[in-house]
Amino acid sequence: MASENEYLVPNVWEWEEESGGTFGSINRPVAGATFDKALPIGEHPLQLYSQGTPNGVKVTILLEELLEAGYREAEYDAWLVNINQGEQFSSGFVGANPNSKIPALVDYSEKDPQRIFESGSILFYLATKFSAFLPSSASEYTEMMSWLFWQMGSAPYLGGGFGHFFVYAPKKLKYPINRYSMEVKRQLSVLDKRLADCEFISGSTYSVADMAIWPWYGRLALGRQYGKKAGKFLNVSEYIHLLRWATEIEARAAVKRGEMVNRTSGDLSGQLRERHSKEDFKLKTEDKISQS
Ligand SMILES: N[C@@H](CCC(=O)N[C@@H](CS)C(=O)NCC(=O)O)C(=O)O
Repeated sequence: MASENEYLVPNVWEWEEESGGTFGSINRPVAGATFDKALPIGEHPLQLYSQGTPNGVKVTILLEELLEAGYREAEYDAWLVNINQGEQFSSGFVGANPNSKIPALVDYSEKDPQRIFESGSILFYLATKFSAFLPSSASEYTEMMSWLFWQMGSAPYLGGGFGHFFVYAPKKLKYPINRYSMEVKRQLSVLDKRLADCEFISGSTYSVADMAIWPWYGRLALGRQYGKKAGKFLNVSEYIHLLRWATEIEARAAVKRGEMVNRTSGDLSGQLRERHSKEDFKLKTEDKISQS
């Protein structure tokens, strides 16, 4: 007989609508739209549909870095897709990303508008389109790709694993928290060792690999991902090289702006729910909107 907390595994799994904690409960085990609604389209060629989570922030950091570096064709409209309210299941969003996860980008500068989904793919698409934030040496370029793929493969252990069980799951369970803490600490150690030898992740060039890794692991090291409690629990202060890199990147103007876009939590002056021009950072943050 199974103990109170043990799962008696049935032969065939069945969906229990109320199970799964914060994010599990807005999902279903089938893909596709649940309601009809077109996506809005602004005036710029690049249309981003996202929310200010780590995967969303990767892309807004890159777009703001491109603009900061003078690539004016990188001007973009960023529309909020509120994933807590299930907006990722609209027919328009599913057309841009059949996987119903933010971020998704549509590039209208192409003859046939091009959709791009998966944050790593969006970073690579934009960096290649503008030939920017990619290392020029073949060896560093290859390192950059390895780390970009590393991030895409590793972050689900942090977000879907550690973060889910440490913060979002309805109960605190020792087994999954232990399992994912061990894996996340191993990943933090991988990054710390790499950054002991190199200024940036791919070597000497600030690249899209840094922009992919920082919103997850940089913010975790700084005690800003899953709160200070998670940083303490994982004893992030021991990763001194990772902290050096995380602090340097956090201070960049484009990173600060990228973190504000499509953000729905935290200080109101840091939330720019929709972004359509660079003036919006001064005029359209939530604190300004609530004053007017
Ligand atoms: N591998 C995807 C993951 C995207 C992802 O998981 N996005 C989350 C927010 S960080 C999401 O949209 N969650 C909504 C849901 O699970 O329904 C990427 O990197 O783009």
